[in-house]
Amino acid sequence: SPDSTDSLSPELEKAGLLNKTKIAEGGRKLRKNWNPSWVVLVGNSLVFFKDPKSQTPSSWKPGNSRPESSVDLRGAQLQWADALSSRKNVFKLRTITGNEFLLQSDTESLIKEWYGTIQSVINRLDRE
Ligand code: I3P
Repeated sequence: SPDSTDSLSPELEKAGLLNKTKIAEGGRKLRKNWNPSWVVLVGNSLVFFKDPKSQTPSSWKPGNSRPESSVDLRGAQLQWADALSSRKNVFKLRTITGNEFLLQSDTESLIKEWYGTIQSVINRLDRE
C-alpha cells in the first residue's frame, strides 16, 4: 500500500524506539547519558533522531525531522553487553572509527530483532 513503511524507501530496513547512550568517541570514554532515541536502519547507516514522542514505525517518514547523528555500519561490531550496564537487554555497537553506543530496550524480543537486523547489515557489508 502507499502508506506502508516499505514503499517510503527501498532501503529503509527498520525503525523504532530504543534507549541509547554513547559511551566512547574515537576510542575515548564518555560519561553515559541514556535517552530514548528514534532509531532508523536505512541502507548502510543507523540514524538517530531526537524526541521520538508520538512517532511509531508506521507513521515515521524520512525527512520529517533532522537526524541527531548517524552511524556508518561498514566495519562496525556488535556484541551483547549486559555487563556494561545495570539495564537488561543491552548491546554495544562499535564503529570502525571507535565510537561506541549502547542500545537497550525493556522488551527482549525487540532488542533481539534489532541485534539480528543490524548484524545482517554488517555481515552484508563485510562481504562486499
Ligand atoms: C551513571 C548513570 C547511568 C549508569 C552509570 C552511572 O551515573 O546512573 O545510568 O549506567 O553506570 O555511572 P551518572 O548519572 O552520575 O553519570 P547504567 O544505567 O547503564 O547502569 P556505570 O558507571 O556503571 O556505567
